[in-house]
Amino acid sequence: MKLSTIALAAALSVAQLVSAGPYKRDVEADRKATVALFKDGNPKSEAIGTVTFSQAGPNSTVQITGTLKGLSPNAKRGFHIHQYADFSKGCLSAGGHFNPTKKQHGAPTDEDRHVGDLGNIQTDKDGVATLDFMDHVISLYEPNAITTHSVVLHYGEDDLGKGQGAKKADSQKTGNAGGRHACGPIVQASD
Ligand SMILES: [Cu+2]
Ligand SMILES: [Zn+2]
Repeated sequence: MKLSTIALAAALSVAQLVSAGPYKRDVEADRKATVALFKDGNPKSEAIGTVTFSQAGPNSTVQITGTLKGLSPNAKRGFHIHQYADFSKGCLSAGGHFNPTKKQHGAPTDEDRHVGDLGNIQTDKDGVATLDFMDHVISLYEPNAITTHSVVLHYGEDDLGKGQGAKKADSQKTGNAGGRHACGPIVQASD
């Protein structure tokens, strides 16, 4: 038998692998979105900084980059996608965390998290936060597209859903991240 059959099968599967070729990045699907953050959501003030979201395609991880200034030194500050790009009553009208999957608040690495839960950003001694991290849940493509929603930066640290005792209930909704320092609308920059 059959060695020839096996050899043929092996040759065919190699041919299939070769014809599939190397992984090609889908440049056509490359999307970016940006958000300028304003204190209290006031677009007439000077932005505290801009954040960019970049994604190579619907199944790719999103890269978050940017610089935010004028923050407390050496601090962690809650940083989330919120539901509404509405700042008519300041950052409060941005509503709650973007949560299309109806989960509890958590850390970015948790299975049980809001889509909008990006955790904390870290400031340096000058009160500057330099962002460069990845997130695998937010997307610039439906169904979890963050475009047309908003970013809110808080005055406090997000406890990532781990709060206990009297803090537990809010921990699972907001992370007890405190007041809303700055916010802005997420706008798609390219497709
Ligand atoms: Cu928030
Ligand atoms: Zn949340």
